[in-house]
Amino acid sequence: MGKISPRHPRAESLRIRERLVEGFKAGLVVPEGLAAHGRGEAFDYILGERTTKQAERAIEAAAAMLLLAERPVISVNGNVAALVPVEVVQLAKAANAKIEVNLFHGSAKREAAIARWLKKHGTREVLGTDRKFSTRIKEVHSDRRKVDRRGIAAADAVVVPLEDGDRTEALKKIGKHVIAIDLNPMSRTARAADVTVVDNIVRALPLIIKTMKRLSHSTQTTLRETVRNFDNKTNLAATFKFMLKWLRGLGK
Ligand code: PTJ
Repeated sequence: MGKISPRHPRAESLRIRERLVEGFKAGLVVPEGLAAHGRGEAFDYILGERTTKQAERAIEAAAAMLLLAERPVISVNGNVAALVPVEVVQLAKAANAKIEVNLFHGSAKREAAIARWLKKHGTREVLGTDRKFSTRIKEVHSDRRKVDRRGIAAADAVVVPLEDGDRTEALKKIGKHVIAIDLNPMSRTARAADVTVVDNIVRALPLIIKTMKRLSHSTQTTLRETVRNFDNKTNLAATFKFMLKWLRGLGK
């Protein structure tokens, strides 16, 4: 595609889409990832392509949860690697978290390509590619069941952006705290997670990093209170209400 004019009314959305296409050409993203992105775009449109008050609340809880975590892990798939490689590395640094490649459409070649891509963006270690450390979460019924012993298997908190369903429920069953980033507030992942940030990952990650910096001097008690005061179901319901109100407004 030619250069996107900054004056195009949908320039930002087109630029984000282009990152996905480039990721697809580079072997990071599967064709299904392009369809998943389209679904995300539709939800983002309904949100007015902005970070809502509800998302800000979830971001605060997510930042506090990451600061409290002892063994946090950021799970990365093809779409996440293509869209926000720099921010994934920055978040891992801020949270002292490990980065693990974990794919729905499993492929050793793509795992290696994603790991290389993330290393190119500044991280030294990417888990999930070395069979020696590979184990299985039997409760997960997709290629995502394969996890790293040093990463998701041992984690107390896992960030799962752009997920597809059963894994969040399984991670909850085995006692992990789960932070989801998903534009669809109705998805199984969104409903099963402890904290769901309903926002585009390109906006959400920088805000989580910024919020972590702001909260970094808070006491453990304050952080725990922030997490305890956050109710995911209530927040999702409020997000849904916001979407309906916004849609009604558009229809007038
Ligand atoms: O790289 P792989 O093999 O792990 O596959 C990745 C995809 C995304 C193809 C796989 O996880 C998948 O099929 O996911 P789903 O079931 O389509 O779910 C993706 C969710 O992410 C949907 O609810 C989308 O609305 C949401 N989504 C898409 N783009 C964004 C997003 N959420 C936040 N930010 C986005 N940019």
